[in-house]
Amino acid sequence: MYKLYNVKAWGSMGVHFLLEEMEVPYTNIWMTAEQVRAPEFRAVSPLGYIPALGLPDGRGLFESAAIVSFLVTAHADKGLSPAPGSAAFGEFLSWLHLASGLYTTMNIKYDAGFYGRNDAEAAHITARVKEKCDALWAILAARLEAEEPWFLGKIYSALDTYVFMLSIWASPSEAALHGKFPAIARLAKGVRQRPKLKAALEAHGVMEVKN
Ligand SMILES: N[C@@H](CCC(=O)N[C@@H](CS)C(=O)NCC(=O)O)C(=O)O
Repeated sequence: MYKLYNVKAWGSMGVHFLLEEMEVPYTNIWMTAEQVRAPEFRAVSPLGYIPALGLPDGRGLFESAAIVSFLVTAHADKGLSPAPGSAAFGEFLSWLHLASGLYTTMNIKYDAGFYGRNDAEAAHITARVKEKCDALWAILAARLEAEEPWFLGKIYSALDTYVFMLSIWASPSEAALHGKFPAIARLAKGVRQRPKLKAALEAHGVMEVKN
């Protein structure tokens, strides 16, 4: 069985939602920030990041886009992506990686003090990160608006829950992102209405739009 290393409202949400949609058996391991930051966890996730997924043979997977790609191909029969190897699957991977790039960009703001040599530089980095994130959101929103209701048109996929997860963390708030990009608001509403996701959404405390 899979083991999901999970922290409430952290990056494990996307994998958690996917496992729930797929109805694949897994053991959920709720972790605290201290447990994630403990040296022992590096044996599972070398950077000490969530999400991580333990495989039945003892291997550990890390990096959210890699885990999502693995799960949708290992369980292709669940239909949470286009058929692996198809042109549409290539498109799915491209958008997933673009979204994963947004995740990485969003993370820079938490490290602005590391990248900047002083407070002024850190403030500058934070502002540029916000600008870059806004540009990436505009690209994602334009794609969604052209394809609605989902990123791949009529095909609901792991991409939708992944982007939904990112939208919850938007700066200055999820609600502000929705105000700017109504297509993202409609996506979030659609995801929140998925019956199989109700328990996981509640467990992460993300059923309501954050102001
Ligand atoms: N590139 C990684 C980023 C994962 C990431 O940033 N995870 C954050 C939580 S959202 C984390 O585990 N941070 C560790 C910490 O705060 O100690 C991925 O896509 O999985």
